[in-house]
Amino acid sequence: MSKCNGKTDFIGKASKAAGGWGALKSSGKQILQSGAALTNVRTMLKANQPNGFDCPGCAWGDPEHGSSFEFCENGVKAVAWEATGRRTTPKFFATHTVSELRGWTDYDLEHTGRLTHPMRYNTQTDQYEAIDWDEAFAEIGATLAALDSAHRAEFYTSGRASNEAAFLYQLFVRAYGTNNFPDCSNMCHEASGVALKQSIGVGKGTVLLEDFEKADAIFVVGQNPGTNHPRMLADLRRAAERGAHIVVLNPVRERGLERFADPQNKLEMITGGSEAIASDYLQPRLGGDLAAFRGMSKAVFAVDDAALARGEKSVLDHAFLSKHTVEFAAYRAAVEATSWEAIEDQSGLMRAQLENAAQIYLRSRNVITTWAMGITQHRHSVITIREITNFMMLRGHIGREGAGLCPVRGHSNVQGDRTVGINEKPSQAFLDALEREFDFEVPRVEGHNVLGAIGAMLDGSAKVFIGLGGNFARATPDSPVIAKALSGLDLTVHVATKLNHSHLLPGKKSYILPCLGRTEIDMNSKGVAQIVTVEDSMSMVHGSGGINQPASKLLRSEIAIVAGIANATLGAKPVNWLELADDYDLIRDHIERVLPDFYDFNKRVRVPRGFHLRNSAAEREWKTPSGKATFWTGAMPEAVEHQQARGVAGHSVLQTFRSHDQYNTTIYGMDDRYRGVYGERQVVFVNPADMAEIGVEAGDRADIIGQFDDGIERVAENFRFVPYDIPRGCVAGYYPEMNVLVPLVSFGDESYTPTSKSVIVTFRKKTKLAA
Ligand SMILES: Nc1nc2c(c(=O)[nH]1)N[C@H]1C(S)=C(S)[C@@H](COP(=O)(O)OP(=O)(O)OC[C@H]3O[C@@H](n4cnc5c(=O)[nH]c(N)nc54)[C@H](O)[C@@H]3O)O[C@H]1N2
Ligand SMILES: Nc1nc2c(c(=O)[nH]1)N[C@H]1C(S)=C(S)[C@@H](COP(=O)(O)OP(=O)(O)OC[C@H]3O[C@@H](n4cnc5c(=O)[nH]c(N)nc54)[C@H](O)[C@@H]3O)O[C@H]1N2
Ligand SMILES: [Mo]
Repeated sequence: MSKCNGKTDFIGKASKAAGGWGALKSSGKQILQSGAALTNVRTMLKANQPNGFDCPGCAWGDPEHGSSFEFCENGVKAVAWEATGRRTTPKFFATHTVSELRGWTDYDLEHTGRLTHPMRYNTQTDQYEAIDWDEAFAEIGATLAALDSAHRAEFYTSGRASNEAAFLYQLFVRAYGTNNFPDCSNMCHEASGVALKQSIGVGKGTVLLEDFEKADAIFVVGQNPGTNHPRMLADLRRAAERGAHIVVLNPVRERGLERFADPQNKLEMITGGSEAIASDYLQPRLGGDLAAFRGMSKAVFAVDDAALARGEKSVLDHAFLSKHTVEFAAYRAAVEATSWEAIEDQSGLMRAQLENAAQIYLRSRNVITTWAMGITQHRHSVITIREITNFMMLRGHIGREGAGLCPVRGHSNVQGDRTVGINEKPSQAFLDALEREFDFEVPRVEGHNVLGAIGAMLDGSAKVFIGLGGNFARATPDSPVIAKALSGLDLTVHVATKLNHSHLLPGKKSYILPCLGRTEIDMNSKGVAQIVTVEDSMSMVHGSGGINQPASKLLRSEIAIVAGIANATLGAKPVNWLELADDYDLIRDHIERVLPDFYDFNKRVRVPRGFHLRNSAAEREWKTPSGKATFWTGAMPEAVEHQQARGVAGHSVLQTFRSHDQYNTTIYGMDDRYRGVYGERQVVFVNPADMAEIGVEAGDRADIIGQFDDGIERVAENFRFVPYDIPRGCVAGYYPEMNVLVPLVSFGDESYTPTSKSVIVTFRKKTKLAA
């Protein structure tokens, strides 16, 4: 069981740079703890190599050149986590009831190790018991076939699934008859997809990794790459060394962004030196980014006006604006109509700071803006991303070398899963292509996203949940409501590598189907090792083949499991599922015929580094209704959450973010080294002045109470205050422990993404004794 030693320093004391020896020491510990040291070192060396596997850690791109492997502490953790020597066997399940396991922490559950056998829940004993694969498939297939409507089943995907697994899965689900594809990206970068599609006609980023070598300024917004995309830091560091400006917008001072020692650079590690990364670190209030970007645009327009008044050239890229965009004049008017007072108040930044950032933008020939969850998990995320795009368009920073938009994706293949059809609102063109290739009538009605699926479970219309990976119960908001929703179903099926809380909320019938991980050899019936493919944040598609022996002889690939369920439900229609599962080249042939951008797929995927999927916006072709890149011309919201909270005594806005020792709901350890927190996760980061106002000191504890106006009481119990460099009125704590506070009914406009970064809360102080 995890222990809590409660040792925490104020961030000021944790002064060493991110990365460096700390990173090596921490990952060494990880390898030793995982109990498979030798394999792990070999495994680590093969990550993101042409003849190795794609690192399951994150979706950052891989360099063409550089050291033999890109060292990444959190990549090592992800790999060690999968290649652990521990096993969760039928014997384990025989000694613990499901009710008992529900009392365990996320950390303890996953630390029981890799699942080894397909398991079926026994309602009599409240235990999982081993079952044959064929029996499991037959029972699942029979329940699915017996449903009166395919729309009563929900098919969840987590973003680790390969292109091949995801393509086969969507084919099965559509042949079965529904577009119900709740997907982890609904909780993640959905707003980026929606906004970019509206602005530039394609819901993906426009840059390549190489562009980072040519950028003069990189705006890193709402993102903590030191923890979540560590390999990105190396690219930022190289850029900083060249003299590029790194401008950070983040309410929290994240150490990885301030200074970084590169574990690949031996000299620097020996001398203990470190490179300053951010040249400018702006700390907006939570949800203040739309206002911040509007302020920067306003400053740019002011400089432009002054230049024109002096008879000088405009500082804007008018060639780009007139040839490639619409609505520019209306945007300029909207910005002019927005006052500096409103901008300062909503952003929490001062005019001078924003003018300074605008100067950096104006001095730079090539600008890249990157962002992640700090931007996408708010009510106003879609218009915020549209405003970021507006700002970038002023000087034509889209669709040319060294410049562009870069939403940095989370899961290693979340972008690819969307590309190959995991989408509750698929385009008609995609459905037409499926119909041509497979000759069946595809369902045309829109399916459920995550919130839609939860709604259907709660109102009783959904009967089945099938999860291709992930941890639906812990990743979603309002945890107790979700627990009830899942356990009320007729059938729940989880394809997984490790035990998690979602598996412990069985419906009437419930199965855990254990699968191979990325790092493991996937042998077909002819003894040929198969490879899968993934797509990174820069739209590079590349192959991935495991090198470790499977954790158990009984494991099957995700593809084989999907094929098994499909075959048991539909028979060999519209394809011979089992044949495809025995030769992934055949699946890729189908993908190529449905999605022509994958031409020569089987050939190109065997080239080191793979290939780039065409991005129309990066070529300045705009697939919007007007045929041009489109400015968003709306007004800023009246008041975002921090402004609403400010009016009421004791109210703050909470964001839920990741520690340095976790991968989403997978908790690797109890430390958050860069933030100076050790041995516990029940903490809340608060500005020292706010703490004084609440009347608490470092180490005091409180219950955190959600303040959402729907009559539901939401409480996160017994969290410890940690003074932190974060704006007043804004507080932070860890996901998934804080998910009990995120209301299901609070989501982004147009994105339906839970507002995990802006929840209004109050504190109920504990007496010292209770601590
Ligand atoms: N090691 C590791 N790697 C991961 C993951 C992991 O859990 N562990 N998860 C993967 C996944 S699925 C994803 S989506 C990504 C997530 O990558 P990130 O988006 O970096 O993840 P978070 O920890 O949620 O961090 C959000 C950051 O945004 C800041 N922020 C919060 N609200 C605001 C705001 O209103 N404005 C601004 N400007 N900033 C704000 C926070 O202070 C924090 O630094 O990482 C991926 N990679
Ligand atoms: N409050 C709050 N909530 C959030 C977020 C937040 O920032 N704050 N972030 C959101 C985001 S960005 C995301 S992406 C979601 C993540 O939501 P999910 O993707 O659903 O969650 P994960 O924690 O990544 O899933 C972990 C589980 O995946 C399984 N697994 C691991 N590897 C494999 C594999 O190779 N194959 C299969 N089949 N299974 C595997 C293991 O059983 C493990 O327990 O959470 C969202 N929820
Ligand atoms: Mo994510």
